[in-house]
Amino acid sequence: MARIVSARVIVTCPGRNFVTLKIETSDGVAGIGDATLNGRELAVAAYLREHVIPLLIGRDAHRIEDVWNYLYKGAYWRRGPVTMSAIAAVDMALWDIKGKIAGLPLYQLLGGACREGCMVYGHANGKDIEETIDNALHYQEQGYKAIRLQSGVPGLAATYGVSKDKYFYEPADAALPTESLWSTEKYLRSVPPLFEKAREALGWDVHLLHDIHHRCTPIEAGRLGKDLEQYRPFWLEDATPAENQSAFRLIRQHTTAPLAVGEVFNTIWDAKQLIEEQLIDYIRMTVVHGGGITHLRRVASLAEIYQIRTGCHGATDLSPICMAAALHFGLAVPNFGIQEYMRHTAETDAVFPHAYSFAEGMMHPGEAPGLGVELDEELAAKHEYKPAYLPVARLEDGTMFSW
Ligand code: GCO
Ligand code: MG
Repeated sequence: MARIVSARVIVTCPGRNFVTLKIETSDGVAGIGDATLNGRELAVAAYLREHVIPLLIGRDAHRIEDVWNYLYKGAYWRRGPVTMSAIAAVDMALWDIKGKIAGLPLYQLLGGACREGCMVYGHANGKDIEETIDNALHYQEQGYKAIRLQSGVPGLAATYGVSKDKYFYEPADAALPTESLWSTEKYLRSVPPLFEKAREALGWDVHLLHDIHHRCTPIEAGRLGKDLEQYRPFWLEDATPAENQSAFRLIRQHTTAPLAVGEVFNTIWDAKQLIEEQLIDYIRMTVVHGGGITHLRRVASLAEIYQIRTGCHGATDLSPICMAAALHFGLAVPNFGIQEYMRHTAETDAVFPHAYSFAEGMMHPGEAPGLGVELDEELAAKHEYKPAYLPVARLEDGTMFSW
């Protein structure tokens, strides 16, 4: 038995906020898990500190499935991003410990590699089409096989997915939410020319992706899908808010553009109908917000029988610990599709030294036992938590809208 003797929450801000859970066993083995929920970090930290850690002490670290069910069913109150991110952090840390005790990288415990590496997509963006395509060419030169295109919208001052920095994208950038104005009409006019120009400049051998970020109604998304089909997008992401899963039926009636959904989902129940009715092609849930490796495996297994593939969320607000977990998972899961990869800053990477690597458009989790990521606690302590919110969006007449 590897008894859990301590568990601690570490909050650090090497450029942006991250919450980490560190669990230690009686044999001196330590495992770490990501618990970061962008803009709501301290809610998860408190949930862990006040309500989860006291339940962990004395438990057998090897009983991952039992601990997962204890925390999920035992709370009585089920689901939700705060709860599920906390459970995910415990789950990741326990898989890390199991791997370290076994002396094996996590992907080996999950059944071994199903492929040589995980294809990733990078984020090309810019204030206008020209700048976005320049940026995309840069990704192509670096060997990326898949590139996400987001461009500023003429007539709108700011939009999601377009970075202030040339290389790093971080939307949660203010102590209180910044507000931006949105017009779906302007947006819908701007995307087809972006794809047209991108195919001219980048050719057809590269996968092109686009994130709609919950901004369209189903019928608007259907029209955008139709307009973009000729450019063969790899996927259109978050076409419409997905609380109402039936909404995707309408989009499907109008377009064959592949659809990806789920970065804000936290359990299998959020995606059950979307998967069973084959209303999507890629499921975006990732390890930290999707209840950990234990729960994400169930989601992927359900998706597999409906020919839906994984396309895990991988923005920079997921820490390198989650990135590593996603890569182990992606290497071993039969129905892997693609992995999002937004580079962390050097400051973040220094706090989380890791074994995963990028080469020729693919990533590999490395061969270190467990997750293959460490947390430099001394360095972490030097970066104090800094409140940061995601922006909010309003329509041009002032109506609150989805960001
Ligand atoms: C993506 C996402 C992100 C989110 C961010 C919110 O596809 O990468 O939409 O950029 O906006 O993760 O915290
Ligand atoms: Mg997205």
